[in-house]
Amino acid sequence: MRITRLEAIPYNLPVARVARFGSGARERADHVLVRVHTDEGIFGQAEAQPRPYTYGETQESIVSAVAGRLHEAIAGLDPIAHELIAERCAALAGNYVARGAVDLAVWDLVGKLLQRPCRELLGGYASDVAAAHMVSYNAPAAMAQEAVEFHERYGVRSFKVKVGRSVETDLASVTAIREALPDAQLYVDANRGWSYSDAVRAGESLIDIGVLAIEEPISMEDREGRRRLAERWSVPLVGDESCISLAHVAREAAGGAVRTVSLKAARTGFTESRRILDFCLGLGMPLIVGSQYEGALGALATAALACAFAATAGHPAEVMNYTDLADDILDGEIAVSGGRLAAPEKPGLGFEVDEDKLAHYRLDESRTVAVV
Ligand code: MUC
Ligand code: MG
Repeated sequence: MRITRLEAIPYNLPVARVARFGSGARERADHVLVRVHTDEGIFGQAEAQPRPYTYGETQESIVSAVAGRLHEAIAGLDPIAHELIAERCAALAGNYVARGAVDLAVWDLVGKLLQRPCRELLGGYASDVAAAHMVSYNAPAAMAQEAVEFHERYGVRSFKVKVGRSVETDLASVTAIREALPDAQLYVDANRGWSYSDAVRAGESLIDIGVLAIEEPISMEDREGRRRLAERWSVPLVGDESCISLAHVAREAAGGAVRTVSLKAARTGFTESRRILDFCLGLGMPLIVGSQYEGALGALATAALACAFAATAGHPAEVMNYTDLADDILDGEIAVSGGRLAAPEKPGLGFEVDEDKLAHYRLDESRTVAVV
């Protein structure tokens, strides 16, 4: 079997809840469906989500990278040859989300060939994982209300609260959630929004409220400031935007500020995520399986990654923000109950795309099919 073609289908989904955070906003869900076709008709697929404020990639750049350079890099290869495919794709610098989605689509394809779910192929440690929800900027009372709704409706007990506004607003937001859900696990993510002095002020108070970790507090360029914050805080500084590849993680670990790594299937696929995970295991450094406001397809890939490994399955994974979207192209529903999401048991990434919905939401062909 040979890979014949990489297809990149841009589509836009309706957004029910706009997500705002320290580095930007997810106002539109302008995703790309990546398909890896073969000469035997079978194909693998995965979702890419452009996050220009993190990687510089846009919907257009992802389509161009996948259908252009990445197609040229791996057309003709046997899909089972992960290492070769990864090496060829890595020849294209940057383009993390485009490369991550191609990697996931190849794994989906391999899973379909072997008739095993990716969760099993990667490690098969657990069948489900606790779900965390990211609560984005809003009035503090509304953020608390959102957390309560997720707790009552899905059983979610772990929340990543977006901070990085004024210290007062951040403290008010986290306090409101803490008071509404006294037993919830809370951690925060400033997406680099604080100044150093804001981070000092906010950090101490947030730790007093019981926050368990603080992600990307200040500019990544302020390496000395990050190191000083990490030394002063009794909870780990989590690297996210600073840890977007294995090489980044290695640099951050050596720098001494990052003490927990956010691992995202959406940018390092399964292949490089596994390398990052092994590197962190060697250092005794914990990981959190994060997300970048994925849709339903991305959330299921993230669940497969989180469930596969001992190092990730025991910690809540950020899989809930597919609920921010008013509709999706997943054929079926994601079921979270008791605060847990099971990784798909069907082969590969374990989902089917609703082709009518894809036809409706795709941007590269006329919208002819009505979706009710
Ligand atoms: C996160 O953890 O920061 C926001 C920007 C992005 O790339 O991912 C999200 C979530
Ligand atoms: Mg983050």
